[in-house]
Amino acid sequence: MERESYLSVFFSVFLWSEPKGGPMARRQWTVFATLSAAVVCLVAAAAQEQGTTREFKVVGSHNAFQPSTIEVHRNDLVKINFTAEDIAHSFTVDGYRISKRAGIGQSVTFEFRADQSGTFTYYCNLSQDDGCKNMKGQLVVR
Ligand SMILES: [Cu+2]
Repeated sequence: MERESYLSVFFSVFLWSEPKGGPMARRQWTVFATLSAAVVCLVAAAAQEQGTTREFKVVGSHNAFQPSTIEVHRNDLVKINFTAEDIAHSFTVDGYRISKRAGIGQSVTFEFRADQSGTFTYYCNLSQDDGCKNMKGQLVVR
């Protein structure tokens, strides 16, 4: 659920529980509203912790990655569709123990949870080809 959904649920409860009666009812209503707000905040925080799904198309061609920078938030689920256009290339990130190879004109799709923050280099490890040695990009996890 989106943040807006949580808010609308919260305000529905808020309006529905409009106090009627004496000070005791008002007090109970205040406690109820406060607890509701706390639950909404906890659920929203849990959703935030899970992260969102981020999809990227990455192309390896002429000894370069396009794009050469990928930025995500910590705990996002990162889906990458990697295509090698001119010759076979790989998308390798040592810090995440990832290495995916795509043949000429082929694509490979994979996903991982960005559970470590920092800046990680992605590169092509098919270094038999000189140009591949210079293929580098940056995965930034904030
Ligand atoms: Cu390569």
